[in-house]
Amino acid sequence: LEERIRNPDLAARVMGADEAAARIGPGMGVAMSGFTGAGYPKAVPQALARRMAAVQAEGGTFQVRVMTGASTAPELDGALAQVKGVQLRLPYQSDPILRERINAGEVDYVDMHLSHVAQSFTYGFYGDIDVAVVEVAGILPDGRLIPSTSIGNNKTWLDRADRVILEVNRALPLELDGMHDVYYGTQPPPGRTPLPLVEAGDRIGEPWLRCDPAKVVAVVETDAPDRNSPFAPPDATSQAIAGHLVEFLRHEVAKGRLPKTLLPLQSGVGNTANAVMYGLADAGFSGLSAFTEVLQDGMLDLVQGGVIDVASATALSFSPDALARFRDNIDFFRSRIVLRSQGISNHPELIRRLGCLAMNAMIEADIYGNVNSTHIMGSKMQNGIGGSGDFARNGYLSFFLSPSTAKRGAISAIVPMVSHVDHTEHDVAVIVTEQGLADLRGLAPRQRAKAIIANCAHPDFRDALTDYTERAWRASFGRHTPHLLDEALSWHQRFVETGNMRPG
Ligand code: 0RQ
Repeated sequence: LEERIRNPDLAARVMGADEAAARIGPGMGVAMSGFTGAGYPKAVPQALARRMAAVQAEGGTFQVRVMTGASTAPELDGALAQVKGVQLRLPYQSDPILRERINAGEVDYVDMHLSHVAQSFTYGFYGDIDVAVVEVAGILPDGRLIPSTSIGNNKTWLDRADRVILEVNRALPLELDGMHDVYYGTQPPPGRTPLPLVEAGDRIGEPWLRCDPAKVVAVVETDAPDRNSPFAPPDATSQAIAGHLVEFLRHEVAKGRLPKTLLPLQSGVGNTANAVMYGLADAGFSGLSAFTEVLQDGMLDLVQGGVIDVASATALSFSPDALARFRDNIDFFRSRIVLRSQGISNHPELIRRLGCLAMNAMIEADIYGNVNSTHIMGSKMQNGIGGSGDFARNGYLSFFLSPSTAKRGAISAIVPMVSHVDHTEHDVAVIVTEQGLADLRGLAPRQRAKAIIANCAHPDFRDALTDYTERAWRASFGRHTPHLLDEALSWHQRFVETGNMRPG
């Protein structure tokens, strides 16, 4: 215990999770640590859920507003959603129970760019934060905090919350100390100055989080690992996507539009994005860097294999196997991985300056290259936009990846018109499916449609898409981006009615 909590005043505030959770009341704004299953509080949210259930059993209501870095895990989002304790949630989630509540209309979910969250609270756009619940690896003698496997929005939560509850997790390796870089130079405008970061691995801040000890109302000890699900092993589809992408990158190097060491990689969440990293491992590249928000297993392999020299992120989102590998080689990784606040890892200024190669998965794209990353059939929230918009708009090149079909071929990922727009055609340079790659740079809308249908659509849907574009060309109100407005979303409607996008 002594080696984890080195500040005597804070050591005196150690208590059980139930006692700590009693500091949180109905209607409060509760800001929690956690980013993609990494660094979320393990005990207090579950204790809070128990209290909520008890209040509700007596006929009362007990809900809070929950803010985090990104998605968390069953012990946080799942537990609170299970007892209907979440009134509002932001900014990104992927828990099945919470998703169900959001899509039942029971939770107000605010989906926002991850780089916007901290500054929106600093600007005062989203009200007060009553309590911050933040997981840390340890507490220094002066009260500063050794961050965990993610930083996310913790700097802002600790700065702005009225009260702070700390969870000190003994399961986190203390060797994490020194891996983080927390920047305290950001000011709100006017008078905001440039961020002094010019290379992906630059350190511009300090390794610890500052925290006013007077605000700390409870310290809770835990000993539980992060809970990240294992990734699906790369299959033929994701390997084909990776193959097209690698071929394109080689082509861009040959043309002199990318250096041999490429430009800092950003890789999104999910199985497809993870599989693409495995594809890069065998592509013969070296001396690469990553400036991204999440390090998943595939990226860890690239660092360990010497393909990537340095990787910057805000969270370590590893499967249990990869986490064990990370722990076993932590000294090697400490000099090659930098963890930052998500307001910095996803900062548009830095993404533009470094020229990131943004590679994100999508739900669907339309024939003109607009991309939907979030909504199934235009209305059902999957996870959220996450950081994909931060990187897609500001990167050097923006790739969107997906299998060409979903739900065993019943759904085409290439549709006449997307049922929800997260990334407009202006933010999408390249679309990749297992069928091929469409390079949309410099193409006008009708040329984009030809390229996307020919290269990316599944053969089962290609004729129907071509038929749509040809009829739209003849009958559209305008001919710049031809559409048949009464038919553009009919594929989705057909799926809703019949479980299949195919006609007949
Ligand atoms: O649903 O699990 O019910 O079968 O969507 O799809 O194919 O497993 O793909 O894991 O790569 O996730 C866009 C969701 C892709 C993710 C998305 C269904 C499919 C399945 C998942 P089931 P896969 P992936 C920075 C980047 C937004 C945030 C982001 C994501 C489920 O990548 O959340 O990019 N991205 N952040 O069946 C209906 C379609 C579908 C479809 C897929 N066209 N229609 N359902 N699915 N395509 C990181 C962060 O921000 C933290």
